[in-house]
Amino acid sequence: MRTQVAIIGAGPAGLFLAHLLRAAGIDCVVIERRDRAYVEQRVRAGIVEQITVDLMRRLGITERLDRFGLVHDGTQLGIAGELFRIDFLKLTGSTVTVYGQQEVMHDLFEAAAERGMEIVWNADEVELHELAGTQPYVTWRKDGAEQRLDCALVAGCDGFHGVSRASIPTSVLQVFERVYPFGWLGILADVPPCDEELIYANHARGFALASMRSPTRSRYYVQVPLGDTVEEWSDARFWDELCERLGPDAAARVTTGPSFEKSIAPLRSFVGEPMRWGRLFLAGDAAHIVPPTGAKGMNLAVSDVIMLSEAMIEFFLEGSEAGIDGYSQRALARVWKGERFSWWLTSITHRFPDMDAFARRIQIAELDYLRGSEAAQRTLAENYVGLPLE
Ligand code: RFL
Ligand code: PHB
Repeated sequence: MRTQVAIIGAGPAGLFLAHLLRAAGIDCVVIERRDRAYVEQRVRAGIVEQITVDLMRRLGITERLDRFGLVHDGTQLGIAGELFRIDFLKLTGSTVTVYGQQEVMHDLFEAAAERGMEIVWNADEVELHELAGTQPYVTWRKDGAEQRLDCALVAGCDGFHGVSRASIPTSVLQVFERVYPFGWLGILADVPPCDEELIYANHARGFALASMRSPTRSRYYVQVPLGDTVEEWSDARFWDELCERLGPDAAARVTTGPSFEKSIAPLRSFVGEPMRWGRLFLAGDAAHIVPPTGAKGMNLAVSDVIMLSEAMIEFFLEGSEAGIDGYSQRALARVWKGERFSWWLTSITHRFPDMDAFARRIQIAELDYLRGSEAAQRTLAENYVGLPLE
């Protein structure tokens, strides 16, 4: 088999890139380790930035987003049970949209099938070859048989645990990392959300987040110590802890009910540089991870592939390497700002095990400053709704 771009991974980065290339008339094949149901059913991101909405509109896949997406003009922050609001629309002129990653993936896969795009599912033992030369190729096993795809460029969109980043020599790849001493326990329940907007709550017992998927489906998280298991968290214990941390006003509006999904995700900040090596280009979680506090992970995957598609289009349609040569630097400039924001919002909202009384007072002062300062609120708002693509 031969194509122009081999895309490794059918998550948001891989599928958005495939659609962007196809719209420009560039051939690509997506190679995915799992099956469609697995990728579509993973419960992950909940918030999309306007750049993601705009991209979906450009690709003509907003029919369900327009019907079911919930546009949020602002968010609530909590300090020890007291809430205050940050008005994104007033402060930045922009909004965010609640639309689950599962819905985004569904729309991308449906459109890919209608448009006859090629996705190889259940590809085992994917390996990348000759990335330093001009004729790279990808091999994998499917149903026991060895397969090979020759291409001009490879897009590594295979997430944090994929093979792409691992194909860059360790002498070239520089890694920057923070591992946080806690995780998020998240649940989904078919109960109405406690508020029309999200609530990010700082409480002495730890962070809590009230989010949603629809007017009848809630998504809630509480910070838990590393090492906790979901078996230790009955629904009853979860609801009690959540209500305590959200504070009395929000707790009074929480509708409890049985959860149908419960999982714990560790928190990490990570950047691998550069995002290009030879003919390999990393995008999304393959290159960087953020803690979910800023709701940036999927949106950074989107900004990466918008930039990468522009570079690849320039390469194939204009014969210029300027775009692909500049990709890593251009993408990293936005990635690091997303890293900074996600790290900062995590640091002011979570309880750190080594926090002394001084550190706690500083945290409270930071949130109190945010409550009282329009300038501080605008800084948070412009990062949360998403920085421009430069
Ligand atoms: P993905 O989604 O991990 O997709 C990678 C794909 O590659 C496949 N793969 C391979 N394929 C072939 N060969 C191999 N060797 C392969 N190895 C892996 C995988 O099966 C998979 O299908 O990466 P991508 O596309 O870069 O997308 C990144 C986003 O999924 C991620 O950043 C977000 O989910 C992060 N995130 C959030 N992002 C937001 O923008 N807003 C949010 O509100 C938000 N909330 C969250 C989140 C992530 C969370 N967890 C569980 C990590 C909340 C949580 C709890
Ligand atoms: C979610 O709804 O899953 C969600 C929302 C906001 C975040 C993280 C996750 O910051």
